[in-house]
Order: sequence, then structure tokens, then C-alpha cells
Amino acid sequence: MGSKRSVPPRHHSLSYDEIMFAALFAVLVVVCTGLMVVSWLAIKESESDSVLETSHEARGTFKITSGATYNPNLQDKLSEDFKILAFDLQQMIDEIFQSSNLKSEYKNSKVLQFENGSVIVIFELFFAQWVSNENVKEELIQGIEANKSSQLVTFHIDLNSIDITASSENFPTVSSATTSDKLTTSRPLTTPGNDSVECLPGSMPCADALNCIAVDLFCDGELNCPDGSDEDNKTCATACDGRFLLTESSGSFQAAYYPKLSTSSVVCRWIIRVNNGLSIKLSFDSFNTYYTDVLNIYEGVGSNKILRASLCETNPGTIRIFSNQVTATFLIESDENDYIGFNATYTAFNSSELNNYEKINCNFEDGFCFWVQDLNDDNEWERVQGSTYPPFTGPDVDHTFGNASGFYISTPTGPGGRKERVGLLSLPLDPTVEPVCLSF
Ligand SMILES: [Ca+2]
Ligand SMILES: [Ca+2]
Ligand SMILES: [Ca+2]
Repeated sequence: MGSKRSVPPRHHSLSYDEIMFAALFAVLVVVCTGLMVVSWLAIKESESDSVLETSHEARGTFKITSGATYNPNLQDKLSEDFKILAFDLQQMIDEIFQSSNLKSEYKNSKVLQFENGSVIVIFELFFAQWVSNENVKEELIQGIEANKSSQLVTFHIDLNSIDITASSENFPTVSSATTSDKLTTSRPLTTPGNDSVECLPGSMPCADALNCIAVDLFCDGELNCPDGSDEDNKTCATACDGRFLLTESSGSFQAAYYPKLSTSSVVCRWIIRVNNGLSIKLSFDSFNTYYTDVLNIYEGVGSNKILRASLCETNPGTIRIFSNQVTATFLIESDENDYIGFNATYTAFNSSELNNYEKINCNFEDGFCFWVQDLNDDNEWERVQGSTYPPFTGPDVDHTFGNASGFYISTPTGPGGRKERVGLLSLPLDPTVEPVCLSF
């Protein structure tokens, strides 16, 4: 992707009409450039605006009694067997919920794991707002009974095996994508004495033992306890590397080895805060995580933070966040000793110093450069290498190297997949008087 300029012939003196024409032309160029920076894959027939800030996740499981047989390859998330079965089941779940009473809340689903026993499927469901487990379960059972998916011709699901658990059910009032993260700290938060305040379920006392705040407000980058103890560096130090608040203009954080799982899962959380007006660039020296371990990168802190990247398995290259504050959470659920985690470095940079060429030019070899995923559409662009999966849904090579080693970006693909709007945004471009072409 690159920009070219064509220089119009110069005039020594300009009439009033010529100046007006030039001004009008400049306005048109700015408007056209603004429209061109958004690339649409397709226009979805029906509108479905999702609100990211108030998302809800539920976890579910069911048993397939016929239509799929278990084999050990299903343990490998990268295997063709896993991908094919997961794709079909996600499509089935999508079709069921898209024709259910929860269709306006439902966003998408993701198969996490298969287990032996006919085939037991463990999956996640994403909703735009909070919905009860009972409601989700009921709609899923009704959808299966009413054959709401063409996949149900193949798969037979044991209705009694269906179970839905919301990982955020204890804290439904806190709406953020991390409500499922069970915060684990390396030290006890307080050592309350006998006069310690009694906190309601889902909340914990501040160090003053006088005030209670919601569990999710601890270590979220915003001060909530009057004594500030909810953001104390010692309280929030992660089990991954013993760090929490990173305020230098550059630094690192890591989970080089997984910490021992004291419970079924561990969350490490870091807050990066650099000078106002600056942005934050994250790079990964190593990234080797098991698929159940997810590193989430958020723009901002507290309950208004925006999920910008959800990373597992593959090294994402460089990620740029256009905010002076970043929250990173690493949820570890695997118990695999032979996997190493990641090592991330960050540096502050000034995005206002970029020119238009730098803002839009990208070969995607090292991430998305300065392009930003549109979060108000149906899906996200993916940075891929070699052929897309399934075969014949995209190119085999990129423009940079012309072979399978080069990265390019692609919209999510799948056989028979529904049409989706997938947008990509540039940073605001500086208006230009001269015409500008965008090529890609
Ligand atoms: Ca807080
Ligand atoms: Ca490339
Ligand atoms: Ca998007």
C-alpha cells in the first residue's frame, strides 16, 4: 500500500474563480481521501451494531453423540481436524443464536477445545450485553430442537449435556471485557483485623479496612479506594514477572515462564502509562503461548478501556496503541510446563509527527503499522502468511516478498460464511491541496 502524488501545473497569477475552484477541489479531495481509507469487504444485508464496551462472555459445553468422531488430532488446535470441526460447530452455534430471541445481543462464538467421550465440545459465546446463563441455555436447546442450523442434519447433540456458565456471573454490574479475568495477585490484598468492614460478595476491602470496592476495580489503573491501595504496586505485582505499573517511556514486561497455577487460572495484569499526547508501541521478542492462554491488549485503563488485540499462539509482531495508557492482561489457563510465555517491550512515540505517507504506507511484515481495526463492524482483519485457510479463499503469497514468507492482511474467510462488513481505519490524514491516490 503506498501513496503517490501528481503535481498539477503551476500558475503565476490566480483569478478569484481559480482560487474558488482550487478551494472547492481541495475540499473534495479531503472528503474523497477520508472515504477511501475505509476498506469494506462487503455490505451486510442487515445492520447489527455491536457495542464493545458492554460485552458479555459465557462458556458452554455439550456432547455430540453422532456426526463427529473423536480422534487425538482434535487436541491440536492447529490441526485440520480441529479447524474443520470447530468451524462447522461455530457456524451451527451462530445460526442457532442468530435465529433466536437473543439475536440482537449475540455476537459470535469460538470453540475452545474438544474432549473425548463421543465428542465433548467446550466453547465460548460473546454477547453485546449481559444475558443470563439460563436464557442462553434455553435458546440453545430450543434452537437445536427446532433444527435452526443446517449443521444439525449432521450433528446430533445430547440436550441433557448442554451446560452454560458465565465466567462473569458473580460481577454482572461491571461491564468490561475482562470481567472473566479472575485477578490473582502475588500477595494478599489486605490483612484485615477484627474491625475490618464486611464486604459484599464480589467486592473486597481497601487497605484501610473501611471501604469495599468491586474486585474488578483492583489493579485496573484507576484509583478507587480513598487510600489508593487498590492500585498499590505491591498489591498488583503480577505472578508473571512481579511488575505492575510501568511508567518509563520504554520498558518491558513478560511471562517468560508460566507461574505455578495456584488456582485453575492466573491473570497477570500490567498498566503502561507514558506522557500525555504520546502513543505506545509494543513489540514481542518471543511469543509462544498455549491457545488457552490469552494476552489482551487494551487502549486505556479502568472500565472504559477498549480491547484492541487478543493474542494467543502466534507472534503478533508490532502493535501500536494510540493512547498514552495501555492495560495488558495475560490469562493463563493451560497447565503445560513445556510452553514458554512471552517477552514484550514497549516504547512511547509521537503519532502527531507522522506524515500522511507514513500513516498509510504498510507492507504488514511487522504488524498493522498505523492502521486501526474498526470495532463498530462485524469482524476484524487478520494478518496472515502464505495461503489462507480454508484453501482457495485468498492469495498464496503477498506483494512484499511474493512468497509464503510475506505477511498480508485478509478478512476472515470460511466456506459458506455469511457476508460481513470488515473495516480498517487510518489515523486522521492531513488535508492536502494536491490530489492524492491510495493504491493497494
Ligand atoms: Ca482501581
Ligand atoms: Ca507484506
Ligand atoms: Ca472490525
